[in-house]
Amino acid sequence: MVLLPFRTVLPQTENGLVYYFSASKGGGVETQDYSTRGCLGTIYGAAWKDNKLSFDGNDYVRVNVGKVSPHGYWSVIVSIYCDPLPTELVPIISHPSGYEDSIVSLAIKNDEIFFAAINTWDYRSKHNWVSATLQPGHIHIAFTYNRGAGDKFNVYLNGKKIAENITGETITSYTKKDFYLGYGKVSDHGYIHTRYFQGEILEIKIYAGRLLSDDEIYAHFKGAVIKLRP
Ligand SMILES: [Ca+2]
Repeated sequence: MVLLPFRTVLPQTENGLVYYFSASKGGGVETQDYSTRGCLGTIYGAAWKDNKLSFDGNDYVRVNVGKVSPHGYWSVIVSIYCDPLPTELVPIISHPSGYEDSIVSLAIKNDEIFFAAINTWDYRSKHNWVSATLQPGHIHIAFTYNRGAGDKFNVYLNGKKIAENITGETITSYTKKDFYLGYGKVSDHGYIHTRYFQGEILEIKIYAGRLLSDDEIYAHFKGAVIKLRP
């Protein structure tokens, strides 16, 4: 397939793309969704800054994701800037009433990544954690969730696969639709905390019903790196 360069064509019509946040054209009190679905987000405190959306510890964006269905095949790509790194898990994508309720969830700290996705069959969320040594600065994270292969996750850091075929744990039922950027409930190994992200979000892409390949995720990472050059 041919990957469209970021910012070349908006909205993008990539197969399976159900949400695409890009701060590169951001401004105003709402976030846009450059997938064909056009899900708006309302900004609470977060500020546009140099083609990024900046969160300073009490900010968030509430995104109405509309009628996207729970799906057993997900791919999620996130490009952020984070310095210093959090020493506790903080959400990048979450739901305010519980990480298990969002279609996908992603949280990070300096040495760990948490991720969750909704299964089609039983509307339950599969989630897990993986150890990862993050470095302060620009960070590119991706994960895929494959129900068909037996609830397997692959996790990528800066374009490189760092964990493969992790079996997702099952947690409670899917009930909600909206999700938050930069704020929400985080499962810190069984303990649930409400936390905020501190740092900047550049891009988020969520695909439903599609598993990106290693090469496709690497291509996204390379695209993100190119954009960061002065
Ligand atoms: Ca603030």
